[in-house]
Amino acid sequence: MTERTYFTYKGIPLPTMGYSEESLSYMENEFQLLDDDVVTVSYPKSGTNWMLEILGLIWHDGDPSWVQSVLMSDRSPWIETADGLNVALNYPPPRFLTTHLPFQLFPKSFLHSKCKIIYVMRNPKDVLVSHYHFAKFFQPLEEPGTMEEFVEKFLNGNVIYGSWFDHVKGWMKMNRPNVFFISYEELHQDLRGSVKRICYFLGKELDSHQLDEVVKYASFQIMKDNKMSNFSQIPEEYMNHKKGKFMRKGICGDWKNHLTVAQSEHFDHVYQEKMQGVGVTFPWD
Ligand code: PPS
Repeated sequence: MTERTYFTYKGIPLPTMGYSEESLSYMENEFQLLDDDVVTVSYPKSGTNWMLEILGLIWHDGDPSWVQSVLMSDRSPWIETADGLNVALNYPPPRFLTTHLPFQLFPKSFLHSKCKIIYVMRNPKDVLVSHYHFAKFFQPLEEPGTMEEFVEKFLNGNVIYGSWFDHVKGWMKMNRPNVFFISYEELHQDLRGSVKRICYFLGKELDSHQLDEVVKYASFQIMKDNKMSNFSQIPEEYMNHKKGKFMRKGICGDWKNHLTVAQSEHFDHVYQEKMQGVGVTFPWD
């Protein structure tokens, strides 16, 4: 298997390592979503794992035992990876599933399912910076090159899972009661309030103490020390642990420390062009 290269599946770049056309096609055309599935969907580096930790804690009434004893990839498999699909197929319901897929590649069974979807989004400049750092030590990803080069790749959608703009716009068209949208910035600004909204969407009631426990165990610091969630158990073949950490900074606005004024202005220009007519004000706008 060749490392650090991508292939395209229906026009979307994906890593050669861990993905196959065969399992993607199965997932898209045959995989059955069940009515009691909860699927976290996001563009990479948008706060996916944070949401997965929150969901695991909510499901267990704030008790951290499950999230601290079962690996994230077994709790909430990524259905588009060959291994994740296998875990999902053997997962007793109710299932927590995860994907970074754009809407057009999502399992077709969604159209007849009442499964719940939580779509997490984040300021794309912070997504870019998080991806740039992650790509330096996560072996399936292409080397990012310089920041100047990576900004261009990101804006042109020449990164895994394609264009951030297409991803967000595609999913935002899914205006259905079983699709819930939330941003990384909202989680940061008011985690307790966000957890309450997620509980309401899931139809799960937590008392005040249980809510406090979810907030406590989903904090950056506690998650950073949770071996089941901090990616420290990922084999060296996939991740060069000496070069960086998945739980990097966990803040909003880190892009200001990495993009030059010119890069940021260029980004804004493309952003305005691509997001024209979307008619939504995002927390980072
Ligand atoms: S991935 O690899 O695409 O699944 O990454 P993803 O989980 O979507 O996003 C990784 C970023 O989320 C940050 N993170 C958190 N921030 C705040 N609080 C908590 N608990 C938390 N958990 C993960 C993580 O640090 C990555 O952001 P950066 O900016 O790189 O720190």
